[in-house]
Amino acid sequence: MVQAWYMDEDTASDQRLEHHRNPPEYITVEQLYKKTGVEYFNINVSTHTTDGVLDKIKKERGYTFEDEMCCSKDHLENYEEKIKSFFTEHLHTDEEIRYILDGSGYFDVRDAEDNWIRIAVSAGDMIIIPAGIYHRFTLDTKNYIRAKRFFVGEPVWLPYNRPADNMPARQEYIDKLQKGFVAAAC
Ligand code: KMT
Ligand code: NI
Repeated sequence: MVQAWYMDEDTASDQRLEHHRNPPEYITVEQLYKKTGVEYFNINVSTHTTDGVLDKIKKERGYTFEDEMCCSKDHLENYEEKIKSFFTEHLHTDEEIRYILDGSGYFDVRDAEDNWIRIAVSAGDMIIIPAGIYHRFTLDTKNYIRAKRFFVGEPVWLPYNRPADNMPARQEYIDKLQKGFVAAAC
């Protein structure tokens, strides 16, 4: 089950640790949506190919592409390089959609005040990171995650490292943030 919290500012120690503030400040998935526009769905891993829940989301959101990726030393080509680039703060021109099948990791997203919110994901968690939000990803100390990736049309995985403030995707995201993410997330 997903958990989200505000991170401490300690970037010197291992990125794969939890980095809770002291005392910890957890936020709910509803608060996460209001603060950032990040959407969350919980989908049963053992029935996801037959129960129709994922299919409904795919259909509604127009996801036409999907593949599977495994992040571990043995499965990911150029492991060290990829892990480094995932954790370099960046944005995309499209949503980043991940459905976790196995393992675990952390997506970090910036709130409106530029604080990091850490989102701990594991099997059954589907996370949709909006276009234009600054974010990053890291494995946790278990060093393993397997996930499905989705995309509307031909996939574009390109990250634009911060600063990318003048990009239209960034401007559009800031507009949405200022107007407020108020519609029900699911
Ligand atoms: C990304 O783009 O950051 C990733 O695909 C990370 C692994 S997905 C769990
Ligand atoms: Ni990304």
